[in-house]
Amino acid sequence: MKKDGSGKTDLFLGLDLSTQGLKGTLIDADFRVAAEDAVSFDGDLPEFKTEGGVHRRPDGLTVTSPPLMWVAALDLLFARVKSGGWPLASVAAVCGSGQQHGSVWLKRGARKALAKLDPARSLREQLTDAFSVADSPVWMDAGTQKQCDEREAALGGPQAVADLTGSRAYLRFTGNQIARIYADDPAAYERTDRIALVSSFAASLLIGDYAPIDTSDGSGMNLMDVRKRDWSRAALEYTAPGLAAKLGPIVPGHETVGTLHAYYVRKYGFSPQCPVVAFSGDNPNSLAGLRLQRAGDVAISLGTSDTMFGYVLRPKPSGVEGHIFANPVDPSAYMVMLCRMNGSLARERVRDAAAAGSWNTFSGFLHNTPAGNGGRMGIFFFEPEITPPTRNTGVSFFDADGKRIDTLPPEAEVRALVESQFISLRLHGEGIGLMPSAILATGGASANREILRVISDVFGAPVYTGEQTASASLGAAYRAMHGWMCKREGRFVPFAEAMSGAPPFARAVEPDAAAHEAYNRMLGRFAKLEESVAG
Ligand code: 5FX
Repeated sequence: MKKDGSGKTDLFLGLDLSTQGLKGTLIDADFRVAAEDAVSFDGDLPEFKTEGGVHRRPDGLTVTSPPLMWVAALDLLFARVKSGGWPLASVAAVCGSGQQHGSVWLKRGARKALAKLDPARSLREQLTDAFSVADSPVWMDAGTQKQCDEREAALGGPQAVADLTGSRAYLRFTGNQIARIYADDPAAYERTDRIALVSSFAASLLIGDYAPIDTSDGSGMNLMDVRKRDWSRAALEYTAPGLAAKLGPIVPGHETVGTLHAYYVRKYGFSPQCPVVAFSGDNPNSLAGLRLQRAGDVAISLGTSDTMFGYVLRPKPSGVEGHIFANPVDPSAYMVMLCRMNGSLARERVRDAAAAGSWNTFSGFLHNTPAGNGGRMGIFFFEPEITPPTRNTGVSFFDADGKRIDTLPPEAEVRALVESQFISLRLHGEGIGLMPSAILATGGASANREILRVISDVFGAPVYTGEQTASASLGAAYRAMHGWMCKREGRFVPFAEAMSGAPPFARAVEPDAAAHEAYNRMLGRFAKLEESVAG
């Protein structure tokens, strides 16, 4: 992409409506971040009385956010960046991200209110009465066990639900949330004209009309046929009557869903005709932000929990764990995602217990011990684990014969932890079709070369690093650029082609063939031991 003839640079704006705030990232046509700013819900909008952006009900399960707070945040962010001198007139396209699974309930009349937004008044003033449900359930909500059980029973069990929708029935998935609201408050359901996701709601605010849900975020609802990339009639039927009309259409993530409403042109100085590309979920946007662009590209984010997601052509839905989403940047591919609870916090606990609280000592132990740990293994469930799902907690050690032992020497304990984390990710990843040919490591622990070496050897794939974090707003900015190119060229431009000018990631570690072989030999034994502990 080139600078245009007038010397003005095309800029692309990515927004991220996350649980805790609204962030904006502006990039230029050379992929450089030109500006970033953010609004915090708790700090900047205290009148909504949220903690961490949410309200928790006393039942301990229900977690919601007021959608009017998200509306107010949009004006606040735009006012801030305008007064900060952002060249909004040079924004060529906008795209965005939202926390996944949350739903926004718009009542009859909302569409009109969106269409006639008046720049002389605030968004908040004009949309106060737009909602049929004032508190939107968000991804942290866990009050839908009954609906999940019913969905799985009605559709043939967890595996059948996963085969159809990409995931078994999950508490936070939107379809189960919708079923609960319909059961608890049928009148609110009846008043509702449109049920949006957080992402499609944010896009609706920008275009002044109902924006369609994109197929990637739509995969987090237990309502979409993940292979056909359209609503599943069977899944809708078990949720609530007349739901298809309330959900509206569903579109691939690279599609333009409208142009910025005149409200933003007049009030903030955006250029008229600025296209808005379909908003998607934060995880799909992170895939774009890390520029995963071909089958086999996988990211491992080493954070509080470890998340692995990748670009996959042939996913294997599991009725036990993991998620298959439509890929946000390739309408013929999928995004597969797994999360392990015992990530950095587990590494820190073992660092404290076995390496005297020192990362240097921890890394030294990894450096000086052999791949495969002489056959010794450990299973570390400090917290109940998501992958594999288990409520059993504790740490178990095994000797080379598979016999339980009480302790390991400190250096072997450190290696046992790190090996167990990535052998487990490999095992469960393979189970749902995640087979990395290249790995991008991000998050705090990706600065540790010894950990990267274990990852590379376990998977038998090179590990890349970059300064980039799994940033959803940056991914949204890339997707704005991608969607804009698709629109301009009137064809689907492969994401790799759109991203070809971006700076390459650094190739940090190459796999060692002998070490990889050692891990291949460990897989079967590890799987059995892990299963015996997880139950
Ligand atoms: C993914 O399935 C999740 O529930 C979370 O990562 C939310 O998207 C966080 F916003």
